[in-house]
Amino acid sequence: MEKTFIMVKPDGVQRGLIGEIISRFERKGFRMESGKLMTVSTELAEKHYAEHKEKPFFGELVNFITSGPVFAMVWAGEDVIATARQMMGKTNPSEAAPGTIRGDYGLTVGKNIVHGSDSPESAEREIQLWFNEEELSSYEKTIDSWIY
Ligand code: 3AN
Repeated sequence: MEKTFIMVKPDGVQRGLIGEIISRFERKGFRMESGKLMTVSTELAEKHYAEHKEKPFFGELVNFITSGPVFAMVWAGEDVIATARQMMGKTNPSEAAPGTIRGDYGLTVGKNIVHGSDSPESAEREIQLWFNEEELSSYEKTIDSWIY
């Protein structure tokens, strides 16, 4: 089953949106395989955002993600990478459709509540970066046979 890395960013944690975000993925039918509240080190933040190293907003990104706790998760399910991105909405909340997480709760591109891997390669890289093998639980839910 496909897996993706989803993170509620510091603004989402501060605004009390962890439960709302988990709930949306859970009700969709996806399965949470790991989840933890954690404070991000500068080292981890810089590795996570390595592809944006040359961008003018890189420093801002790293400062923001290390500014308060995040809730990091692994979710599994059919096409979870692309579907989770759809459910999150466009990067800039002003372009994100109503009904998406960013469309419903976000206003600015800097503080856009949630992160989700954008490809199978990023998902694999990010899951390895954020979690140890022992932190991941692979299991079947009884409703899976009604979803698939
Ligand atoms: P996404 O998170 O939708 O995959 P990316 O990977 O293009 O978007 O950007 C990573 C993060 O960088 C975004 N979540 C957003 O918080 C931030 N970001 C993107 N573009 C800008 C920008 N122009 N100014 C400030 N922050 C930005």
